[in-house]
Amino acid sequence: MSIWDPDYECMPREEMEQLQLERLQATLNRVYKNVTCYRNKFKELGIVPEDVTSLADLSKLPFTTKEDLRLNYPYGMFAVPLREVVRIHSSSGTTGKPTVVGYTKQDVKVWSNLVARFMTAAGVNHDDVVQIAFGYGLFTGAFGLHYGSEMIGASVIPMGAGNTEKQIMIMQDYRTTALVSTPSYAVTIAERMEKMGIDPKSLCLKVGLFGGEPWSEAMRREIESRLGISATDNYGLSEVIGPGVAGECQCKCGMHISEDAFLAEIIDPDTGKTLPPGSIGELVLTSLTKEAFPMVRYRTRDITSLDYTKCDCGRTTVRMKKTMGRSDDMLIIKGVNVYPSQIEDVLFAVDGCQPHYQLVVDRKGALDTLEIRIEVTENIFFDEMKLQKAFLDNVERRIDSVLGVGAVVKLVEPNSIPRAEGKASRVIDNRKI
Ligand code: DLL
Repeated sequence: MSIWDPDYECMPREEMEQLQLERLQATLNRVYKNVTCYRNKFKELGIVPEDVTSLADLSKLPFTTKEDLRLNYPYGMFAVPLREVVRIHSSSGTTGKPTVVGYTKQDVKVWSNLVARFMTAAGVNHDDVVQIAFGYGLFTGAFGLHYGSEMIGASVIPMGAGNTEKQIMIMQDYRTTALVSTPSYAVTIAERMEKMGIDPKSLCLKVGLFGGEPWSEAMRREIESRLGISATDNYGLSEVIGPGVAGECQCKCGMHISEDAFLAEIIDPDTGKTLPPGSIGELVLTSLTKEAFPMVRYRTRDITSLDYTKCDCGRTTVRMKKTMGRSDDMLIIKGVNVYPSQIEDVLFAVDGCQPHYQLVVDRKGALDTLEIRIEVTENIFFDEMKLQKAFLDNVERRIDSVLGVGAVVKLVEPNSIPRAEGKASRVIDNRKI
């Protein structure tokens, strides 16, 4: 069986908007009645759910932020009593209290279906053997993809993250065809395979479903050539459901958002104003079907744009572009806004760069400094000084011309940058210490 909802995924725009409006109204009624935080926010603005009579009215509604979730920790944002909640997850935030999210039985069913949908779009079917290399636990990644795979009828190997050599052994022995992980862990796996002398072509692997962190097109090419697979991107966040918000089809030209379940807007992160279609800005999501933990205009902080043009696959749902990163990960260096993913794109374009790098931002007096530490292939590392210098000059020049900010590039020894098993951490900002 493959999960493919042509009724929803190929719906004409007008019908989709009608469906979204009906589901939005139901959601607003539910949160107004059951969640104090929303009722108070609506009252402050002098609005009631009945005021929303078209999708254009969405912009009248208040935003929800991570701060709201923190203030209502742990269960204050739940719209159903705890006895109806069958699953609890948490966001991956590293500072302060995590945010807690809940699912009813019906929410878990819808979630599994949404994940099955994007996995199907990426090319997974019931014949596949899916190896889940996300950490099982409070993180939504593993359970989301696990339930989605089962819904498709694929055979799931619940490996969890880490233990890379065992991952590879299982991949060989159990004839894994689909790998689920963060893109940076996929690189770690590829690298280890090379060290172990295993030719990826000798495996049955054909597709990768990667998400949980930003990654560039250059990184995709790297993974595809090293693992010999088709690498697809999928996006989600725990506050809104987890994985299952959006995913790429085999055309790989943006991630189809499941619009029957989520309403997407792009806003200017500074002013909060809704931006016209095609603009780059912050993605704001409203859930349309969730029972336990509905979200109204949740500010994701992720910077992207929406593409409403027709996709060759036939799906009519809007596609979100690969994210540039989170607005809170944006580095302001000497007044210039820089996303780590832009630096990644430049690095990948230079021969000899490995996909392992770290950005160290500091302040000397009043001046910001950016140091880019990159691992290079062994032959460049051991090559003569003159060649190394030419390599460094080349990278520095490119960074300056593409990003408009000067950086000092340093070569570090092969294997000295810690390898990711989950989400990679690439920035050390000493200005924040
Ligand atoms: O990372 C959910 C997820 C798991 C999505 C597995 C896809 C696959 P959180 O831990 O709450 O949830 O982190 C959400 O991760 O706001 C983005 O900043 C980032 N993120 C997730 N997927 C992508 C992606 C999960 N494909 C935060 N591209 C989000 C870029 C992503 N960033």
